[in-house]
Amino acid sequence: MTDRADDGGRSREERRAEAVRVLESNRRDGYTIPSATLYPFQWNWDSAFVALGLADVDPAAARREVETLLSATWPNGLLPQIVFWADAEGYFPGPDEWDAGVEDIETSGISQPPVVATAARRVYEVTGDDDFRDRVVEPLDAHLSWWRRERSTDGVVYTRHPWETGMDDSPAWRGPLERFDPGHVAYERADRKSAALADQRPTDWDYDRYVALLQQGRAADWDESVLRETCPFRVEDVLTNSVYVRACEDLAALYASGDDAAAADRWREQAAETRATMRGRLWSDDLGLFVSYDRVAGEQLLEPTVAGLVPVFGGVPTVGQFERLHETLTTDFLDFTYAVPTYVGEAFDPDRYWRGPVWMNTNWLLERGLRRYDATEAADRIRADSLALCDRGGFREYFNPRSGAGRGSDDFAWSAALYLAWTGDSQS
Ligand code: 9WN
Repeated sequence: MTDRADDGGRSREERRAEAVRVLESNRRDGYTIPSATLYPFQWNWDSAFVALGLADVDPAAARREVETLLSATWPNGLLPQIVFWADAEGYFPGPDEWDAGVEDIETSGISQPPVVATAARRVYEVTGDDDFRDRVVEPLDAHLSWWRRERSTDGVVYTRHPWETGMDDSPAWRGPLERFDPGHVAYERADRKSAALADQRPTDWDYDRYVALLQQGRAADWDESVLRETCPFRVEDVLTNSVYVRACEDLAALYASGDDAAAADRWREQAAETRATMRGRLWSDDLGLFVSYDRVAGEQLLEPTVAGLVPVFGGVPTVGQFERLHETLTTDFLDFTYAVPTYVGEAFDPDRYWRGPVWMNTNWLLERGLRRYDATEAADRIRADSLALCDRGGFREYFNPRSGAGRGSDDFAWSAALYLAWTGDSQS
């Protein structure tokens, strides 16, 4: 790795110091907001990425990040996508629209990919703090059990809102969203803060459906047993399942380090079950990568998104599947100035949210997974491109894969955090 960044001579150390400053300025009381302009609350998988980046740099803050998030776990085990710890202006939908939470903690009524287990394991391995481990295994167990119990019949879990997948605006959700009529929904968006953002964010067509799904969930009092039958969007998202498999492995490792062999075995078996089902139902031989599955229509969502490569993070692909996936990665996803675009199909748009731009978190999940399969060249390329994008454009929310131009919010927490994770001493 060269020590000089490519942005007019700023060194890697200076860039790292800037990343720490971004995280400090986004930090609130025990948690980090993703962005002061766009997302002024605690978000679930954002906090997990922040903790992964802070583990080496500021382990106390990393520990708190994880524990603050886990303290919002619902009694049934749902870990919310958003926790509204403090009032803030400028985000829709806020706590009143969701009308959800636990005791006096206001939250949204959906979850997000459980990267938190991977973050907790990393924080534990860096700190060796057994008390931390003993405090987090219980809520982690409750949360991963919730996915299995409430959202799955055979080990593959489903999501019931595009926001729950984290890749909200993925073109893969077009089909499922088209299949239901949101009716007339009245609301006011708060996310189009500039003309540029208005062109990058999801369209009103998408938002009508996001809001309608929220209203249906609220009307059902967020009762999973009702929504399991009635929610019109039920999708086995391939990224969420990949992260889930990895989360089960990471929880198993935490149990094993605490000498609870029985619990460790149970979670390893859960990872194996989910992996096996994914290899069948979520694999597309035609596309040469994994895809999501629409439970309502009973069909695969055949779109080439980066999510379909992320199963490497959970060790999901068989040897044969990995060979095909690697070929698809190389020919279709790496053939850009900056890897990896989030989507390469017909609706590709290099500037619109999850429909083409490069995001640091999907790059990180993929890069880590590729190392599992010893695909060093591709992993190195992804890491180098990710660092170059931040070196040139700052810690933006997403980037155009052709020009490298930064898009979305600036001072975006997980871009800064993953820059730290990628350039720390303990990760090559
Ligand atoms: C809805 C916070 C979140 C991320 C998501 C990203 C975006 C929110 C929004 O911002 O979604 O959750 O309002 O657009 O898509 O992955 O967690 O950074």
